[in-house]
Amino acid sequence: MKKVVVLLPTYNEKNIIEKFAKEVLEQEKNLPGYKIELLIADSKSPDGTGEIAKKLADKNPKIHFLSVERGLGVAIIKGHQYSIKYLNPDVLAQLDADGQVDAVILPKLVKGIEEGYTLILGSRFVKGGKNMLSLSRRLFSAGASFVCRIIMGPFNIREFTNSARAFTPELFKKINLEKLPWREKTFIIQPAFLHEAIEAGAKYKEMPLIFKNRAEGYSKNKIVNYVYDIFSYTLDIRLHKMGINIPLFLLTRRAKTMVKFGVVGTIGTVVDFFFYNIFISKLLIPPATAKAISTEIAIVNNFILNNYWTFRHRKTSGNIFSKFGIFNLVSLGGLGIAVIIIKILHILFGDGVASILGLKIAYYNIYFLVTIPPVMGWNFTINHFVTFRHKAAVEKTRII
Ligand SMILES: Nc1nc2c(ncn2[C@@H]2O[C@H](COP(=O)(O)OP(=O)(O)OP(=O)(O)O)[C@@H](O)[C@H]2O)c(=O)[nH]1
Ligand SMILES: [Mg+2]
Repeated sequence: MKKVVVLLPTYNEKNIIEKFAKEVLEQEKNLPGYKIELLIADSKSPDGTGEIAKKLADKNPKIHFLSVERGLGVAIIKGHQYSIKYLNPDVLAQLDADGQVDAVILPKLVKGIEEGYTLILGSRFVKGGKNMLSLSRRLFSAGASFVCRIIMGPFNIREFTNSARAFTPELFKKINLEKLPWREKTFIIQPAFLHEAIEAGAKYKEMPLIFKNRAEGYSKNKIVNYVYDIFSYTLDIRLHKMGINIPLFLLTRRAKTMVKFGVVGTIGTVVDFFFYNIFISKLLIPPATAKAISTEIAIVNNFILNNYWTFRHRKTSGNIFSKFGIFNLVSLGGLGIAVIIIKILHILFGDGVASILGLKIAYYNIYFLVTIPPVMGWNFTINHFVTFRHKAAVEKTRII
């Protein structure tokens, strides 16, 4: 009799875990020649999922329990390592614990391994598969997998983000865990694990699955962060394959606030540039004055984006109006720098059109470009230390 150990990572799944564990174990009847055992890897769920899982494990010798730190990657890697070390599996499998993928997938995954594959992937995007989530989530899943296919590869895989998988312990042991960002608190572990398994020589196949909406609990998937991680991770892998060895994924995660701030700055610059050009070319306003007005428009734009996105999680003091007041005030510093630079350049060089690499560029647009680096530097420094400063830091300063 062979044994498949199914890993169920859990975080706040108290309403479903018992029911789903039972459903998975019941699949034994559809899997002749196999025993099914479960390993629930819980990240100290505050809702008490761990306690429920522990009780299940005490009652039923086929259920095992492992307490891990927070993070899906930690649960997945430590979970499989635990199975290999203590549970003697012939096949390792993993499923989300929330029942979005029906337990009937398990026998199909394991049968794929019996056919001689070393990695079977549940997939919504192969014939017979189905994604029943909301439109926005469907777009995300399709987009995420598409980006993984195109940038990271391999291209012949259609679904990279689903958890439902089965593989051999031998394959797992060959995976270079050093290269996997499994301690990072992000769902990137799913595509990353798949990529490393293939690097380790997996013989793989996709298996259609149906993914339903959640019936219980709530999603722990932070979609915007996941999109960000997918882009930087896949690009990181691509660059490494091209011999460019920069830890882009980790760097961008560490520098996330700065990257977001840069994105906002870029959008703001486009807004600024757009109005600046309209004011000069259509309304015939002189460059320095045009810059003052267009920058003020960009300041409002940037404040909204920074407040609701870049620094959203910061616990800052003061209400939105006072924050906007401060933001505007400090940005006026940047505005002043830009206006002065443009004024000086305009006095020195006047109006004209330069021809750069065959491109005709108005002088006033070159003046605009010159202002970008000093203004960005000013804005980040001042907003980081003043406008969106952590409340704790503000209080500490007060006490001192
Ligand atoms: N141990 C552990 N499990 C986690 C953690 N985060 C998520 N999980 C589990 O990973 C599985 C997938 O998480 P979900 O929140 O269902 O993510 P999703 O399926 O992409 O999102 P929904 O479709 O909204 O459910 C679930 O079984 C979660 O309980 C974590 O930090 N630790
Ligand atoms: Mg889910």
